[in-house]
Amino acid sequence: MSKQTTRREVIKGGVALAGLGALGFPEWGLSAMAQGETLMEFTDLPEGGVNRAPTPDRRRLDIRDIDGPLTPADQWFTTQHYGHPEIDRATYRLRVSGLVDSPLELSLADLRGMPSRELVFGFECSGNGGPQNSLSSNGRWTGVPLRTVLERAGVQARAREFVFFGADRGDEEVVFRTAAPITVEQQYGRSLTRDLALSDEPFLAYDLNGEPLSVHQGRPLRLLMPGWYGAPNVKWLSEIHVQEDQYLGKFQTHWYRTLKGEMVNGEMKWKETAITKMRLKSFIARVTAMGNRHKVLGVIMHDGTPIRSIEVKVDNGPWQSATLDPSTPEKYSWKLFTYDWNGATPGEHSVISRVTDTDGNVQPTAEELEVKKTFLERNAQQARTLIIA
Ligand SMILES: Nc1nc2c(c(=O)[nH]1)N[C@H]1C(S)=C(S)[C@@H](COP(=O)(O)O)O[C@H]1N2
Ligand SMILES: [Mo]
Repeated sequence: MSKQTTRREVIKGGVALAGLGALGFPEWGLSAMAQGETLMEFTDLPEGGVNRAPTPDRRRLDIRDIDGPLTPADQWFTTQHYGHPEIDRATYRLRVSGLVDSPLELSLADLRGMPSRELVFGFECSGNGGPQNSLSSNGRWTGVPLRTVLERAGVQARAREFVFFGADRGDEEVVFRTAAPITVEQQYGRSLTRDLALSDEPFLAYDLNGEPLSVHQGRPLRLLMPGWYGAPNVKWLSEIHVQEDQYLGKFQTHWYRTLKGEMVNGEMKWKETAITKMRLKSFIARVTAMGNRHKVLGVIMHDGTPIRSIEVKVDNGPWQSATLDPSTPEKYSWKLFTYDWNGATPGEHSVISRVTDTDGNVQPTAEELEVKKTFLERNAQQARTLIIA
């Protein structure tokens, strides 16, 4: 068994990270803070810190607190458009309707009775951004592949579009009713094309880190699209409707778009694209000190393509290799990295990271991303600033 496998098994088994030193892993390289390690303060944080406006149904992860590969359920970030619907788990049914041979109404017991799988998957909201990057988290999910459920229902040949509705509803104004505006109460909905819906990837999750989902993460069931941004991960999943027509719901076609310029034959073309796979990104979560040594801990969010390199640069120095934390090897996990910052001198410094994957994608600079005019998909390299006393 390789060291990596051993470690993964250990983490799955829930053994505390602190005990891993005994297995030959250097404590300094772990994401958990060691005894005597102290947090350096960033000078780039807005006043008031991370939880600027906490509400019962919105929660931000304070990335300085990361102490292991998985985000604890009570720290997992939470955001949504209409608030949290309460669902009675005893009477809950997942409906599968539309172009299927046998429409289904599955209870939680039915779903839990199907062959289960695990998926380590971390994602960020497409609106996540620096310096705090608090709309990102990583978890170990348990559930059933979507395909298992769709095969039980029997997808008909005409089926082209698979629509996923949450139980949450909200009033939406009807477009082109300016003379007498009206609203219609609608459900949060997202869709997948046939190819994607029937692929290996989409996942229906009922547990997070070994516990039933809390209402924040979509109790009792949510869809997950491994490697994608947060929006398609429909929480409180209540119905899968299979149809022939394209689904044009608000959160599918109006929201979650990116407008970006691209030079084609010497002319700027404005391209509007759907937000799907996560754009390759890294960010620095914290800098710590132990005596006169410093350590940088950072996070990589990516679409599952293997990572080729992760580098850190201090001030105007050269890019230096950082180390991928071995505790997050799963394809769709976020990846943690550490960098030993030697010889830090007193004064103000900036620290920045850059990730490259094996397809040759390089995390862009802020200047390179200036052609992106919309707010979402903020994956540029981000400098953090701090003062060494
Ligand atoms: N039913 C439903 N699912 C939803 C949403 C929503 O508003 N309603 N918001 C989406 C968005 S934009 C994000 S970023 C993620 C957030 O998931 P989390 O709260 O588990 O972190 O949920 C997604 N799933
Ligand atoms: Mo989001």
